[in-house]
Amino acid sequence: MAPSTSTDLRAAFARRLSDMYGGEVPAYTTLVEVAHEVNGEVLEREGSAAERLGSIDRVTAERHGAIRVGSPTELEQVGRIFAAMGMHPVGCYDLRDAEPAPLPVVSTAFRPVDPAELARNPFRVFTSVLVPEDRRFFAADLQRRVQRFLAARTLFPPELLELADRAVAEGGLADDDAARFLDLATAAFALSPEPIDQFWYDELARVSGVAADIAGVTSTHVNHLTPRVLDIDLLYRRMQDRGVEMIDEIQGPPRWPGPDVLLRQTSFRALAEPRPMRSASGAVVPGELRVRFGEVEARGIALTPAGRDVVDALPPDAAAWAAALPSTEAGLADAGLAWFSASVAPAADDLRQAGERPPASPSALVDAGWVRLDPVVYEDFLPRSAAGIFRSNLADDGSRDAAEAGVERDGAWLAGALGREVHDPMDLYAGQVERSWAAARSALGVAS
Ligand code: OOG
Ligand code: NI
Repeated sequence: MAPSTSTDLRAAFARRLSDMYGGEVPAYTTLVEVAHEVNGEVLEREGSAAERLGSIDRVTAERHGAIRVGSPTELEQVGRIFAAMGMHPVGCYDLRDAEPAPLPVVSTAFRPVDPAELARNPFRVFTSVLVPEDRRFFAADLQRRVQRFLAARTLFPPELLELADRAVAEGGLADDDAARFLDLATAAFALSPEPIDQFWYDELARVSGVAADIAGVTSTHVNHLTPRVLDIDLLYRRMQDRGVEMIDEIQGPPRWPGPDVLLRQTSFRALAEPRPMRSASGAVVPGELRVRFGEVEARGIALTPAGRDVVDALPPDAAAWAAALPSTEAGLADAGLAWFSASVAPAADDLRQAGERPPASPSALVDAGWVRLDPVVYEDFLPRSAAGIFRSNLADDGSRDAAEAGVERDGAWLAGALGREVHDPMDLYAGQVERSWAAARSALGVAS
């Protein structure tokens, strides 16, 4: 048997997590069902236009998950596990200043970075790491106790990390090892049956529900798994019809007359799940926590830095968007507001046969029909929406003392903790577009 490649491992892991989550969080299964139903209807309604931002196969399999860890060491281990699946850290999202509710974490997303790999399976995991050094959230004494607690736990068994390192070194894993790797990786992100120290959990929950979720327990878990849908407004109504209460709004851009851009997301609140609690007396008693929820997303076209400057300043209001942005792909491309990849247009042959010569400038190549432009899908996250998703699932906003000093946490810090490069999302989009133009020009014989 051929060994499992990083692509195989990623696709299998996404399926395994989805099966596990569906078995344990019934509303997730409803969400996936409704997403499939809506995607089928959009495909019927719009035909091939529905696949403009990804094939229906990709969209149907597409999921993102989210996990939270406590320390740089744990983050480094997560990085090794995802590297085995061809998932690399992209972006830095500092949520400590998020409005209206700051969170004591900094985050990145692990995902494939190569367009061909994204097309094969785009599984991504939004990963947050606690910042107990941030004095605005944690007093010095609490910081020390958090760090001691984290240093004493093992999230990932050594065998899992060894298999992960081997998969990277050898470019894949043989069958038995692949099966073992997937078992261990799935188990590492399942909800643990270990009793939770009630007093410790509550102490952290007073600082932040996220701090308690991360450092109040001895394990980590996937806290949501998100299918992709082609019409999120329709899905929202359908979920409500089925009696699943969604959060009040869809996060991110509004529905507007132009093409889908960036990312729109909505979620439903976690259901209470039974968890054993250890009380102050040492007795283990039944308790419950709401830590696993559901989310769904619609992905649109990636915006350039210029495009982000425009929309990040806009309210989520259709009229404001329509006034500030061109409402067609061509308009967005002309204005340099969104990313489009270039390829040789089918008509190029006819033009050549008719004795035409391709012009030099990119816009002339597009206008004269030599080159076609296709939208680049936004593969990343939005900090404001991420904070909103976190918040929609917390009992309260916790507390932060703005008079205290924070600590620096940026992409360079994440890269240092991970021991690997953290990609800049904009560099990835720009590189992909540049390579597409170079290939198209070279195929047409136009000098760059
Ligand atoms: C992560 C929330 C962010 C998204 O889709 O923006 C996120 C978390 O709750 O741990 O997943
Ligand atoms: Ni999410």
